[in-house]
Amino acid sequence: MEEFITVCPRNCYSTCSFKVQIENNRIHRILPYKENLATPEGPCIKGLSYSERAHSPHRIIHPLLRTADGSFKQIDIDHALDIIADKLTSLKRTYGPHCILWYKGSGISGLTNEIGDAFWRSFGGATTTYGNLCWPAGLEAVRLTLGSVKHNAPWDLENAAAIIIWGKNPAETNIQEMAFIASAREKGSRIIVIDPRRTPTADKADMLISPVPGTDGALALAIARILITGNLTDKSFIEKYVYGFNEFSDNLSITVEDAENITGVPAEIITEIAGIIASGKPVTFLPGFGLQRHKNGGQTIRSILSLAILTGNIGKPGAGFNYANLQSYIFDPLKEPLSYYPDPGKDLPFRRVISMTKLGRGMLSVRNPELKAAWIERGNPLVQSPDTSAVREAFSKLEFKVVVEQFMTDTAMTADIILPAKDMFEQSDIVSSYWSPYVQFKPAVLQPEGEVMPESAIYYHLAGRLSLQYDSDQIPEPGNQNIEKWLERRIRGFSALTLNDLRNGPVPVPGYQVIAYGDMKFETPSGKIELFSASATLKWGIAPLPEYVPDNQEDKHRYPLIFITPNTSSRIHSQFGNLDIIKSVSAVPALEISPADASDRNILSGDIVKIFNNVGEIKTIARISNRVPRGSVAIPNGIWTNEGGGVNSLVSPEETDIGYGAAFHDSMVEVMKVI
Ligand SMILES: Nc1nc2c(c(=O)[nH]1)N[C@H]1C(S)=C(S)[C@@H](COP(=O)(O)OP(=O)(O)OC[C@H]3O[C@@H](n4cnc5c(=O)[nH]c(N)nc54)[C@H](O)[C@@H]3O)O[C@H]1N2
Ligand SMILES: Nc1nc2c(c(=O)[nH]1)N[C@H]1C(S)=C(S)[C@@H](COP(=O)(O)OP(=O)(O)OC[C@H]3O[C@@H](n4cnc5c(=O)[nH]c(N)nc54)[C@H](O)[C@@H]3O)O[C@H]1N2
Ligand SMILES: [Mo]
Repeated sequence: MEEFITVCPRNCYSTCSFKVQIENNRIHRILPYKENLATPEGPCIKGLSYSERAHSPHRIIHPLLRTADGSFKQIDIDHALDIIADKLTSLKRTYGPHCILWYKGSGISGLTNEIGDAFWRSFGGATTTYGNLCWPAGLEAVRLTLGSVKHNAPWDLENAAAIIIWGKNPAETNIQEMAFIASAREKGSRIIVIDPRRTPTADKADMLISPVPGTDGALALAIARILITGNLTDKSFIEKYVYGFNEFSDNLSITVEDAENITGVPAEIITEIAGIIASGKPVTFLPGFGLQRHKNGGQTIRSILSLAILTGNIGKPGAGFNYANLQSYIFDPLKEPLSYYPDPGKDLPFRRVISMTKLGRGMLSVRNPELKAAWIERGNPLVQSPDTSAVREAFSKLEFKVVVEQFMTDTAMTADIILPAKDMFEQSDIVSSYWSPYVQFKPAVLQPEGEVMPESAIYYHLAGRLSLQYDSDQIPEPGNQNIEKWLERRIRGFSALTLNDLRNGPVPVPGYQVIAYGDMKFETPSGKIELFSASATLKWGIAPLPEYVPDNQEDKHRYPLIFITPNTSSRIHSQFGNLDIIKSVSAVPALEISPADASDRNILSGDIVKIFNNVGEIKTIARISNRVPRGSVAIPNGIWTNEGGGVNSLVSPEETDIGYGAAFHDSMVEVMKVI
């Protein structure tokens, strides 16, 4: 039996290290790796389920070809690659390379994902997506204000006198953070959760405040006004480090009474939170990504961030605004947003882009050339993208779709050819984190199952068949040794990082600041923290100051319930729910509805209900619950259609105010018992 140190490559804050024991090409056990100071207790239930996932009988391990009668038949990998190469050649010849959509999701992280980009570049380009379904409004808000996106080391939370968890649910989405929150609480820290839902995180807090979804900006700006009018700010901090304080302060018009009306949070509670923020020094804010999935998401994050700034809670132990920590995200172009965002004229010449949020409508509307084919990798857009029926229609109009997948997802089911995707244990890679300091090596520890080929090998073989011109630095020869050499070359230049160091376990990124902005350097145009941001207006057309912009939720009358589609502990979006171990520990997916809203509609727990609006409808089971407030209903995203999920059938494709994110949580629905 052999034991390796490895890292979970899922799109998740924690990026846990763990040890994996392998015997006869099978996972024997998964154990914690304590030396990662952010995740010493090891992975969550999903990480532990990897032994089932890697060897699951439901895994796709051979290529599948759609036949004339619509079913799939197994073909061998050479045959599959021949068909794909022929089709790509003829499509490119007839319509040009942009008739192909190259769609990549967030299913696995790692440097080897770059090899796909290199392939499509040497192919002559493709249509790709811009923006991101996940977190960009908040990233951009923090970047505009602080110049970069980083925060203190996860364990520094223990030094906080108060922790304000604002629209984040770490008890499900970042459970390793809960250990630090718990020890802060033991040391006397006040834990406040601000979330419309009574989440499992709220169960561990001292106080839960539940604003109407989408109104947090008003709450924050009313608190800012209390801080300023009550003389509760850190004046010397503001003087030294803040740009635009006077404009900000002069512009604060939302009173505590206004905020009570808008948010539903009683005025005295709003005043109490202001007091805690002012006196609880140091205070750490933990704003989540769910919070910014609103049309006003960017301005909301700027408004909340102003509270940390006004009270001098930046650049100190126990303090900060922990949205995301891109310190170890050194390889990712997200650090350079322009490579993600469209910039007509300046955009990379090889690609044409459509909005990730508006995927379906974008695919249907592009011309010259129209889309004819799609290559889908690491994503499940038929479940995760807004406006499922538009996405489905756009997919159905294509003449050729390749989906590289591990399981028969809703998206895989639409494919003409499914190529079996690698499992995380079948290829070496390097993985960074958006929460902890570490860069980590993920070694190949299993031989691929069946005819599985990592994407890098798929691209290599296709590039050969298509006689593409490329550099071996970009598309390496297959074989894990070659991949490791490629990784070694790729990280050269980060002098303090070598593959050999990484092989011994997680390495904090060179130059890591345990206390982010401890040097008080801000890479903004003014060199200061920008409460007033001219760039915000120039780049995005929003007001230069944080402001509360109500969501214009049309037709509230017909569709009165706010539809929240959060993440859940036992899945990462649409992954893991198909595994037996996960099924055995998860409740049957159901729509949570408040007792009052249920009784208005004669709905009982266990009833089948129709959730509908002008975008679409789904049917599911109802569960009456005090965890959602009156006026909102909630069901996790990521549930496959065949399990009664498909929440994005109800989500209209609206972008956030900045960053080109998706405003998932602005959707309004009505719910009705199905008779
Ligand atoms: N187990 C698990 N962990 C995950 C993931 C997963 O799917 N499963 N996904 C990973 C990824 S990719 C992401 S993006 C992160 C997301 O991590 P989180 O942001 O923690 O998760 P979400 O469930 O998206 O949203 C958090 C909370 O925002 C609340 N919320 C929604 N709208 C509002 C609002 O207007 N105001 C306030 N105050 N709160 C609001 C929701 O009720 C929800 O409880 O988690 C990562 N970790
Ligand atoms: N309504 C609603 N919708 C949402 C959200 C929400 O809050 N509400 N959250 C959004 C957010 S934050 C995110 S990040 C997105 C996530 O949406 P996606 O990026 O689509 O991610 P997943 O659902 O995790 O699906 C990833 C797929 O990749 C596959 N996969 C895993 N490993 C590999 C591999 O090595 N190679 C290949 N080729 N495939 C692999 C998995 O089997 C899985 O089917 O969803 C978004 N959608
Ligand atoms: Mo995400």
